[in-house]
Amino acid sequence: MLASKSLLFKQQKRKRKNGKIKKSKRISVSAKEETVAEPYQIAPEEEEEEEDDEGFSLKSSAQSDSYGVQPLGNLYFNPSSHNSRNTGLGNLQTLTDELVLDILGLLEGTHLGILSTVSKGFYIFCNHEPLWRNLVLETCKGGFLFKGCWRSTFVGAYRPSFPVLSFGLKVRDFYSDYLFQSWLCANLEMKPEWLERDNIVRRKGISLDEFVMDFEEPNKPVLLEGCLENWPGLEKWNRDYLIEKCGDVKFSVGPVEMKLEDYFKYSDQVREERPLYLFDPKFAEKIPQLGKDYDVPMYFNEDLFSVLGNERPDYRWIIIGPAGSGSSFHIDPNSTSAWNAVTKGSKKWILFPPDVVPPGVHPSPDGAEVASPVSIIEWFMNFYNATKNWKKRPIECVCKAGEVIFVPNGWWHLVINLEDSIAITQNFVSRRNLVNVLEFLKKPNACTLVSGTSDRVNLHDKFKNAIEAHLPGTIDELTLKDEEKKAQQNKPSFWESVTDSNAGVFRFSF
Ligand SMILES: O=C(O)CCC(=O)C(=O)O
Repeated sequence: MLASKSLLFKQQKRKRKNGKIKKSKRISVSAKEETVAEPYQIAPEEEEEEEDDEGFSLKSSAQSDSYGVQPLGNLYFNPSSHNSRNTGLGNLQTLTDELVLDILGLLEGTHLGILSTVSKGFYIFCNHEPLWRNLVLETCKGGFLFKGCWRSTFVGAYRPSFPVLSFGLKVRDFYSDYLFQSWLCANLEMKPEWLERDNIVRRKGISLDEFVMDFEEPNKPVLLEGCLENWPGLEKWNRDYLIEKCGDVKFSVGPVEMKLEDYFKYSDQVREERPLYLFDPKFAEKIPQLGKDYDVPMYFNEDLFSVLGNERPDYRWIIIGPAGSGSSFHIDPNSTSAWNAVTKGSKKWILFPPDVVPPGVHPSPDGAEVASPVSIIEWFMNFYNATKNWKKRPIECVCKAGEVIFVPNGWWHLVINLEDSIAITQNFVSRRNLVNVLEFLKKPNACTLVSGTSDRVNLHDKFKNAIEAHLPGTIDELTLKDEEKKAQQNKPSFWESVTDSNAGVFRFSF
């Protein structure tokens, strides 16, 4: 959460910069809300001039349904110093915004709609889009037709005869950092300076040996160009083709399964802080043609989990999402490495090596859980700048259609789609990370750490036995090599051995 002061600052910038916010009037409210909304003061629509400055800018399609919510800092510049949040909530005003929303999250749609008619404060809280998103996903699962916003989607599904308003209501004097930031993050454009830094090593046409020696062995990321040239999917995978092949097929989208065609309809209209992301591990089983439309680049052909046959953990996904969707900071499952190939659109990547936890990210001591900002865009707003002065700066790039990024095991990474994007990713175990993966699967808390399989506890033994059977002696050989490598890394260099490395002076012995 931003401090009030900075939100005040940003609000001012936003106002100066974005006449756009007020020009867009797509909002739909049910008739019930319309009648009770009448006594509210509706702030006059002001035409504001666009100005170029260094502040945040909003998407050209930014929604007007912020309902007039302002950051808390603005309250202190209000001569009447009156916050209609508090008067509207009555005795509940002492609760934090998050808690009010948690409580409202327990209500069903009709009650939420009725409560929104009680006061200006409740009107705004009860129209908070994530509440309606949860209701839709809980009740319709993936079987909804998105209607521009989640509340209209819910109303469309359960009260289709309710008329809707075509303009937005604005409540005066409502101040809340939480709600303002939620709206801001849904409507913010990526700042150019967040995309500028591109410090990844790029390679085209390198040999497998070079890849292993320069990148896989030292566990370093690389962006590989020109290795998808014979992928049919690179040309073919556009919306029409995919809808023709599998428009009616259901894919995993966040917590639900959705028909691909419905997902595209959603992603065309969506403007939310964390758009639903299509991430399906069974796409090639569902539509074998999709599996035939791509080939694993030769650098990643070694795939030791394949010895487990049907019992292998999930390992390949098709990923589809609109601009703003993406993956917040995480380390890939089971200590595997990965490759991610973009066939359409582009993705901004930020990667930190295993020994650097990204700012704003708080893994639990056992590594089973990660606390991080609510959304990717919030991470950029609040933490990206912090990385500029870090000694160990992250690796960054924009990966475009036709390019593949190698994500070495243990690296933290965050990805945001800059436009409608389609990608394939695969996680893999090769000889370079086999020992690592086995160690990971053997951890005492494997039952909470291991993922992508129902049999988390036994995965280690099954995998080890299967490798022994298919590649006898390999584990011993690689373990020995790994120990030698570690010993080598710990061995002091000549200069370290003759100097006191802490004091930086020569050490003498007689
Ligand atoms: O959103 C993406 O494309 C990145 C996916 C990712 O980070 C992963 O599969 O681990």
